[in-house]
Amino acid sequence: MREHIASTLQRARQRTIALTDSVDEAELVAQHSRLMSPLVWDLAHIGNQEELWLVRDAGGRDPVRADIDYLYDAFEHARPDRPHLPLLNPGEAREYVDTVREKVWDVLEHSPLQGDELVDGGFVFGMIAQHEQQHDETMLATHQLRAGPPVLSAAAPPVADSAVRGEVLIPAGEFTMGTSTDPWALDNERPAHPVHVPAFAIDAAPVSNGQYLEFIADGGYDRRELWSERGWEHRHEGELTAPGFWERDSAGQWWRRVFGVRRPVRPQQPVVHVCWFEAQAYATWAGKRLPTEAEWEKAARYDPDTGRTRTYPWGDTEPGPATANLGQRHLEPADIGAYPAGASAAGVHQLIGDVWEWTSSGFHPYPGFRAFPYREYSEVFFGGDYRVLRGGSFGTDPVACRGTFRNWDHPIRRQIFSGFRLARTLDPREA
Ligand code: AVJ
Ligand code: FE
Repeated sequence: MREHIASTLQRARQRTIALTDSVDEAELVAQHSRLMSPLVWDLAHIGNQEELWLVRDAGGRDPVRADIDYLYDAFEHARPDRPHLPLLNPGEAREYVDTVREKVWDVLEHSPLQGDELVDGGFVFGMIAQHEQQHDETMLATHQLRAGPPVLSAAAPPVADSAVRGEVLIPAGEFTMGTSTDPWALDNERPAHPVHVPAFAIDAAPVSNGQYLEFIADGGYDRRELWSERGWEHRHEGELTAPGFWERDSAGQWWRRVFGVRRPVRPQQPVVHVCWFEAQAYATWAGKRLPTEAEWEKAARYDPDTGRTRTYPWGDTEPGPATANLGQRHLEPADIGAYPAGASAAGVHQLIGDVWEWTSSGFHPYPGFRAFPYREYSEVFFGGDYRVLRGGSFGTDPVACRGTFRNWDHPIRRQIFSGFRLARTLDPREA
């Protein structure tokens, strides 16, 4: 357990270092987009959360830098204001996170890892590793927004041996949603509870660039009837005409910018950088709809043969290179059909990894929810103007991704690695 915690924390830190050492000091303190913090804010915020939870709370040690807590409290300062704060400079921020981490090794060595809810099963250490990885994914999104020549590289994702198309029928019935037993599951994933889901069909794969190009070519962005009122308003205000980072040349060829590299849009890849309103308009155009969160989770976790609910679509084993495109191993989604070993019991592909998938659901607590260990992780966001995303992206580390993991964002956001898949209500004769 202690070894596992240590290596998980170390993996997060290696990634944080790679994301912050790859740009110069000027770029670390710059704001690459009003939607994002300067990278140097994320860096010190990672250290500050680690200090609050592991050094002070779990470890009962004296503060390292109580004087800077206010700077790195995400609720104190909105993102556009963060570059103007008296932040630690890059050198100070690096030294700070190192000092905190040194103390954490000592706390970990002496923690009983049981007998207290915060440390049982290593929970708070796992929570902090997930927190760092979540900010690493946010920093990866900042890298995607930055201008200038590329600084990140990774192997190309695997290609598919065979096509995956069509939809999978999931019969009506109850399944267990959420978890009460996964030791590192966060508060909003708890508790496990039965949910009856009416029969539905869900696409075996996420929507591809090729399919999305048909929507564009068919006037999808100009047909009022395909969009909700708010969606249409945002489509105009945001001047949306294609997914984020796409452009069309004078010959009509579509290109997309991927971490500073201009590449042709690859039809067999899942579409990424679309907002919820775009996903909804596409679904209307296709005569379908987005899945609810419960439908998504049932398609991912329910095994009709045993009636059991799995941790991951493929079973209970940790994600690996053959099952899911996670962990920034690649810098883009893999082709549709590239992970046959990661399919769910029902035969649904690429639910975990590649792209976060928008669902139709708002962010609400499960019955029996209890905020733990702090209200600001989930509770303060319940009932707000958010939509839930599921499944993780190529930029999500496995520690922060499982069949129960819930992400959420505003329906206009698309700087995240967001795509979607479609579902459909069955008519009574089909069901
Ligand atoms: C769960 C991804 C929406 O990044 O805003 C990071 C995670 N919470 N620090 C976010 C989080 C506190 C959160 N999301
Ligand atoms: Fe945070």
